[in-house]
Amino acid sequence: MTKPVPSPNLIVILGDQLSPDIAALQAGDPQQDIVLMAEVRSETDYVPHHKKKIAFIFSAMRHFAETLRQRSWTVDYVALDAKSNCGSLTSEIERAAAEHGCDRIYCTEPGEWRLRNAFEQLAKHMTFEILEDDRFLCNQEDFDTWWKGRRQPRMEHFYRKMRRKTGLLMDGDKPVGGRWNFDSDNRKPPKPGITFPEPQRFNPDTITQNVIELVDNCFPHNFGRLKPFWFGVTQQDAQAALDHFVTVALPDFGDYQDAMVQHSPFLFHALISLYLNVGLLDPRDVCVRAEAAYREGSVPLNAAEGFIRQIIGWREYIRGLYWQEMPSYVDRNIFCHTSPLPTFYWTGETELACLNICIKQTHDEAYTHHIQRLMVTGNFAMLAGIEPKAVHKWYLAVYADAFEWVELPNTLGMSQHADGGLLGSKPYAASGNYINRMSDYCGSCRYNVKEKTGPNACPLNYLYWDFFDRNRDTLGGNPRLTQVYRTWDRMESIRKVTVREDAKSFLRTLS
Ligand code: FAD
Ligand code: DLZ
Repeated sequence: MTKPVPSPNLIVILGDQLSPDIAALQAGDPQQDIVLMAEVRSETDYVPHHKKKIAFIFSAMRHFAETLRQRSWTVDYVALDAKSNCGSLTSEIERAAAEHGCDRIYCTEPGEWRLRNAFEQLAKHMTFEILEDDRFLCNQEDFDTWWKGRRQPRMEHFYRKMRRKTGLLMDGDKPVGGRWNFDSDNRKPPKPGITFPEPQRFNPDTITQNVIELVDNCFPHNFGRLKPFWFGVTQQDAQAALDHFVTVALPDFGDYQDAMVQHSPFLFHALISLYLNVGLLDPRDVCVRAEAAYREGSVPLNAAEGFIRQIIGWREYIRGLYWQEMPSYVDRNIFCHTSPLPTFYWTGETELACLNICIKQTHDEAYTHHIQRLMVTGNFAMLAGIEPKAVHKWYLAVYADAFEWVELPNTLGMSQHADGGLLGSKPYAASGNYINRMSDYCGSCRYNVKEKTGPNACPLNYLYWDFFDRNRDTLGGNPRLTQVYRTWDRMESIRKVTVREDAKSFLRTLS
């Protein structure tokens, strides 16, 4: 008697799950199972993604499918322009399961609540196993226990726990160098004449060129410049980008982390978030590499520590918070901000040089660094009273590294303070003075950063005070803002009136 052939399993791999050791692949058998990867309109269109982001994800997906085939997997790869494309991941899963006769489906948990929920609905009528995503250093259970055990769960405490857990930059149970955090040695303004290394750029191969053509044809009206396209799209590329960063930029990473320089979009930043977030780099490997550079003496401690903190601290903390607080988190709006996102977030057409420069850079590169996101586009949106959900959708669309688990808490929590202080103890609000100190933007602005009110004053100057004034009920009791309110209270009444009037008339121009 011949043994019955077991039906194959269907292994679903999403566009941000391009890791050869990911849980769903571990659960399968390359000799027998089918991998499903699909380019679908439901994912490209739920926010209008930047052209470069779509090209990056599609090209990386196509390269990953090739890697899997070389490792003996059978891949059912559905291109966006395939006639039979069903248009959504759930319908592709149903189609592929029926077509290949798969009784059981495996997927690694998606990085967005929206999709996880859709898969959980599917699991009600199919045998669908959603496996934990173990590409993070802190699993959700561990995070939830830590979170619930604290009155004020702050990143700095979580980070120390992660240093102990991973052993990174530790001497026994003590932090290397005797301190956990070297931030006070970081964050210098840009020195005049300072030069920055170029990032590692990659030439598009045939697969990428085909994707670029596809994106050009299928997404002609999406935001963003598609060419030149120079992102890496394979694990090897991502590794080369990391090596390049560690060699040429990491030594100065900490010092100029917060600086902003016109015509130098990347400074000493790593440009690896897009690779980490789709799985082409592993966060632990990245940190081990940075620590090794420190121990070899090629990178100072403040740089290595600052960099590792971003990854095992911020990145993991942000993810834990997302899953802890979703699905209601996306609706938080403590200041009841309701204004629509100004059109210039899509066109860059504004006279504020800082916004113009950062939005143009976003358009061209699908990248701005942290401080540009936080203190320029984010700060302005908060001071101007833009609806946090509209701000969130913009960030999710325009950056190549944006996936909701990491983008949403950064935008809604860190940059808009819309969660009322869950993520940060006070709003990251800044007047023009901060931008002027940390950048060379103000020199080319039509507004005068030194003027506080009036037609030529930098709008951030009066918007800053207007924001604190109109949100006094919410923020007035925050001990970290005592000095801010003391300064406001000492201001002459006539000046306060002018601040309010200038803010009102400026905000009217936005609509
Ligand atoms: P570097 O500055 O060189 O830092 C190294 C790495 O640390 C990054 O690659 C990233 O993996 C990690 N990291 C640093 N800061 C954070 C942070 N706050 N949260 C999570 N990881 C961090 N990051 C994303 O990956 N995706 C997003 O969609 C995203 N949206 C953001 C939106 C706003 C409003 C703000 C203020 C920040 C956002 N960030 C986001 C965090 C941060 O700005 C980016 O991770 C960083 O700019 C990526 O560039 P880089 O690789 O050159 O990072
Ligand atoms: C962001 C994105 C885009 C633009 N396109 C696809 C796609 O066509 N197919 C796919 O599997 N994934 C895509 N992604 C990534 C998903 O949106 C991402 O996996 C979920 O948002 C969960 O993080």
